[in-house]
Amino acid sequence: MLFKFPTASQAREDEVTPRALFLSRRSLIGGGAAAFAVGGMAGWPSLADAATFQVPTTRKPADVAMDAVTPMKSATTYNNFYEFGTGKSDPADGAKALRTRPWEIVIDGEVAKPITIGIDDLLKFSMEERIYRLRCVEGWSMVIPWVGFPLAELLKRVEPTANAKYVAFQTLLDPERMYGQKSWVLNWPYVEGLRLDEAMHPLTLMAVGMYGETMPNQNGAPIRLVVPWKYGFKSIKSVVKISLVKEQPPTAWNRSQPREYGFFSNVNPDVDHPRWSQATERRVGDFSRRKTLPFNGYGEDVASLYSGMDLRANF
Ligand SMILES: Nc1nc2c(c(=O)[nH]1)N[C@H]1C(S)=C(S)[C@@H](COP(=O)(O)O)O[C@H]1N2
Ligand SMILES: [Mo]
Repeated sequence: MLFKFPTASQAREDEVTPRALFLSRRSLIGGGAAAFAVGGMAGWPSLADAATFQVPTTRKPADVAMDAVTPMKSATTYNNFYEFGTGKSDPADGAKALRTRPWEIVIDGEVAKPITIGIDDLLKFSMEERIYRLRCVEGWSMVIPWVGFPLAELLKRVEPTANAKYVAFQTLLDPERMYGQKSWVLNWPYVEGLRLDEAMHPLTLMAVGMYGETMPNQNGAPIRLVVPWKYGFKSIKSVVKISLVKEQPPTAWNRSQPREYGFFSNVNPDVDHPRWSQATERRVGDFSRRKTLPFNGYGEDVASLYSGMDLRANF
């Protein structure tokens, strides 16, 4: 199934939205997190009606990186997806083998209502377009218009218990198609984790598309995580399992190189990776480097999650 829908990023906001609605939505912005946390705006059709609707434009300045959007061609040909090889151009070709139907996500662990939910039911969630910066720990970055829904919307449905402190994510294990899993680059399957409050944060997205189209396989079809204030490797692709857990879960890169990759992995220009300075980055398509922003520019929204924490020790 291929969705193609007009996207807010391709037009000015006041072109794609009736003026009155645009203005009332602007005033909603002032409502801040409370208004934002409500999720899909009543009246917006779901992705199921994709052929006929506008993706609702975003509601908070943080959801729209004010930098130029990276060309789709770059974002779909320069990838990290080690299940399909370690070269940047490997996934664009190799991930054609990935089968995204049928596809289910198991949500289990410390929840009152564990579920197994199919991708086509996830596509009925109310979708938003979010234009986020993506910063890889290797020192490059992009600006990508994602289509998806807040992870919080999904987690609320399973009713996390009081024991749930962290969320663990898992990528599909399928060495026949994900041939990179036949070599010991990482201890497969790729796993990631967030603290529950990070997972519930309104900026944290489950993305099913980008650039107004269904998620390309190389970008983590049919559904991947996007956590814009953390290094890109936290944004785990092709997710099949989400577990609410008591203890901090293992993460793929921390397990492989604990000295280089911590659990939190918040973008931080003051804490260098042993092999790469994090002070600056190169936006894909640019010649010169730019300064890296604390929390990738989302500090106003997320710094409070870490108040009192030593960000150097908790890298
Ligand atoms: N399962 C899985 N998820 C993954 C990776 C991976 O190798 N396997 N690479 C990560 C890294 S290092 C980055 S920078 C982003 C890249 O996402 P993109 O290719 O959509 O830009 O995906 C992340 N998610
Ligand atoms: Mo990365």
